[in-house]
Amino acid sequence: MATYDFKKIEATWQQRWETEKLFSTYNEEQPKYYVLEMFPYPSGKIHMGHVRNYSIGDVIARYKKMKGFNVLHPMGWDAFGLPAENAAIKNGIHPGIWTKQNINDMKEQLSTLGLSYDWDREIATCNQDYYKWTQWLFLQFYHHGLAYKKESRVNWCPSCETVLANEQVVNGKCERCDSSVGKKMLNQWYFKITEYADKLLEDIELLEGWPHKVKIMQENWIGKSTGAEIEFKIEGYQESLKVFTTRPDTIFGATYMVLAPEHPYVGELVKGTEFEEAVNAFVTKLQHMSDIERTSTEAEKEGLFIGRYCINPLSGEKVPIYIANYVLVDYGTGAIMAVPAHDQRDLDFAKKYDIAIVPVIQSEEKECSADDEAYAGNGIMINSGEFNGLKNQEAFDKICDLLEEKNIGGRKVSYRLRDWLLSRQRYWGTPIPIVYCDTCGIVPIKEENLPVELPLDVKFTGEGLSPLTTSETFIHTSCPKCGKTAKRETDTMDTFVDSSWYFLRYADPKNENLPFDKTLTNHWMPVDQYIGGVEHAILHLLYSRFFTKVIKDLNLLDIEEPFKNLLTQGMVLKDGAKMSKSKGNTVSPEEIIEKYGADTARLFVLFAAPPERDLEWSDQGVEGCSRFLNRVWRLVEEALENDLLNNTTEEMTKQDKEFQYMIHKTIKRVTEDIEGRFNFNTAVSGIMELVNDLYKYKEIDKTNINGTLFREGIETVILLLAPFAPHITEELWQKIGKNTRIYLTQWPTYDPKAIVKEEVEIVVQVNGKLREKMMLPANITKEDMEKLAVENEKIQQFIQGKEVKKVIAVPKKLVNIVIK
Ligand code: ANZ
Ligand code: ZN
Repeated sequence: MATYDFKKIEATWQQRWETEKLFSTYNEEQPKYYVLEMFPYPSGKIHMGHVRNYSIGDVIARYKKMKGFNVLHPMGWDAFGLPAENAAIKNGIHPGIWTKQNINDMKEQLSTLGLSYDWDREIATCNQDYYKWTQWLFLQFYHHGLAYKKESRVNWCPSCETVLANEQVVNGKCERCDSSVGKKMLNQWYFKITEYADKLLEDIELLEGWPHKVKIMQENWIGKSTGAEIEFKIEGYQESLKVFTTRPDTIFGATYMVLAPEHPYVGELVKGTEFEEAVNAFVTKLQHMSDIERTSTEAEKEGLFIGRYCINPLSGEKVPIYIANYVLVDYGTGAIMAVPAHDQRDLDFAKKYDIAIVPVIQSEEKECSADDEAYAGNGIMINSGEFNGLKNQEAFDKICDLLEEKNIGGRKVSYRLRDWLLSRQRYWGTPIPIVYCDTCGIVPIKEENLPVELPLDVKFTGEGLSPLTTSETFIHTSCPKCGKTAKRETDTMDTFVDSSWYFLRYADPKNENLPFDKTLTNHWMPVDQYIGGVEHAILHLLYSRFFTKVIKDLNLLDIEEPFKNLLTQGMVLKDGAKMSKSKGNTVSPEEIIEKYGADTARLFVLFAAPPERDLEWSDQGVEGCSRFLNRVWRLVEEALENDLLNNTTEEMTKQDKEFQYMIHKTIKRVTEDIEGRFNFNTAVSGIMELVNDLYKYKEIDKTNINGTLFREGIETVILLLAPFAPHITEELWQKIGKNTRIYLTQWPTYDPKAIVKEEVEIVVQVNGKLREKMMLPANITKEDMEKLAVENEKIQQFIQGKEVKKVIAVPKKLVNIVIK
């Protein structure tokens, strides 16, 4: 008996699949299915997280192919980014060479996993033929007012020496290097994602196939608040102070005002006063605090009175103005009316600085005093002049009406979502296709002059200079408008820009005239199944949704949402902690593949836990999977050696029936496990049980075995296992005499009759008249009853050419078919 030589088998099949171009995708007649795993950053080495991510995608791709779909399953590289640049500084290698090398290495490693990618569609975001179109898209955004430049206070990582988007600041620290992030005034490029805030929020509803938690995260990130904007006069100052509040009904309880320390009025309001020095010191102190630190409920509330007063527009009362750490300049209007009785942060502050606390809403249920806890609920208005006695929700409306009438404010919606800061002071990214001309100002590059290429004559000094500023050949150019000398923009784009449209390019990766052809991309989009880590639940997914919507509005595509279904896979853990280089607890995929083979590695990551859960690495688990594949191998080898697959017997014994039942039951179960929630772990254990049954069946009576049935069992195991362990199954498929590729073979279907044991007589009526009697399994589903009745030969004669209006099934009794 030949042993299971996984090394030889896997290498052979990978080679053959490649020569045969088995996984190439063309536009074909069958319904399309687009399965996509988030493309990796080419760090140079694949890790177990990758193996898990890609194995999940591969099972889905192979399964859908066997189910008769035309499957698109591409792969590429998110190839711009900081590590390449850091490597350049450290080792003196050009980022491009470093990246290219890493891509080659990783592709080599991926190829050993036997993944069904159409490599002809490979893309790398750092290639000119890709970033040209990223630039082209930037220009379309620019021409439609969706990309603009402004001076603002940005997050600045002192160690990476670049700006960071809010999303890249985690608990006040740089997502990349963990340094404390500060603030800096800089002139930067933005995408106007806020213009799409409402649409992005509303359409979350369309994302039926997304995990609930991811939808909530997106919703919170957009952070829509409904309230009012109110203008307060400032005593002795020409401008009024605008505040945003979600509770205009509490206006009579506003006992002080707060400006963000960076609010533009602050300087003028204190100029030349005794407060000036203290205010300046406070502003400086806050510069090194992140927004998150400043607004956390635990953070100590700090601030100071600035010597000025506002007039409450409804009560006419005079209220002192403070600055405080907990009010941020870039949310709402950067100023608030503070209501200590009904807002906890205000209460903490008021108590600390001894400011009046005036309750204006009385709970209808409980007696409450605002000593420790602000009352945030609903109730009856008190201390509120003409509004006293109203329910606060009514007062909310009446007060908004009054403000609108007096033209000093009104209803207003605010979002937490900020515009997307996209410029980076980095080399290894897509150059922003803009020049600066002394005469014409900001001028976009002409489309026909794209791409703006990354120059090679740059210096990687690591001294805070953006490398592009060191390239003489790059900086100097002429103005596309007036032709005079001009300077190029030296910032590059955030790599999230590159990854916000790559899934559209796969549909038409070699297009030289456009980012993609509309018809082709319409055909393949949306992605039917997207798979990736939950760490991308906000940034990447929100940006991709935004890009898709803009691209649709630019009339380049007809798709509203890019990802129909989303699967966020869990982490790979070892000894309870996430596998990571820094923890030193990694298991190298290369070693596992070397020792056990790719099929075992794949089977393990799929079998050890449902895809969305964390997976605990287990050496015994891997051993177990390896033993199982060996067992499958021996089963087929023995069957062939003993010639068990060829004798044909018509007669079905009781044991045969039992065995047949197991086969079909397993087909049903495995199919349902995959179809539903991708429960690959239970699907695999179903196949394992069937293999046990095959062994048992074989032992019963070797000489008199029902060969047809045994063959069916063997074929079923091979077919069901194929998406999980593609190499061994392809080999066994050949061994049992098939000469087609298993990837192109139809997924098995179960016979409803075979999966029930007891049968009953069912009457079939057509328009109420008895036409046929059928023996059907007692526990057959209504759908199967209906299906079998309609398909029945005799019944077909009655309904031919007529329209079937309705089919009614009564379990264990009858099926009535209504025709017209
Ligand atoms: C008065 C008030 C009374 C408030 C009350 C709340 C409760 P969300 O839901 O997050 O939108 N606020 C407004 N702008 C702010 C800023 N730039 N920095 C810090 N806080 C700010 O919260 C809106 C509420 O947060 C606003 O409503 C305002 O306080 C505060 F019983 O106004 B409220
Ligand atoms: Zn010019």
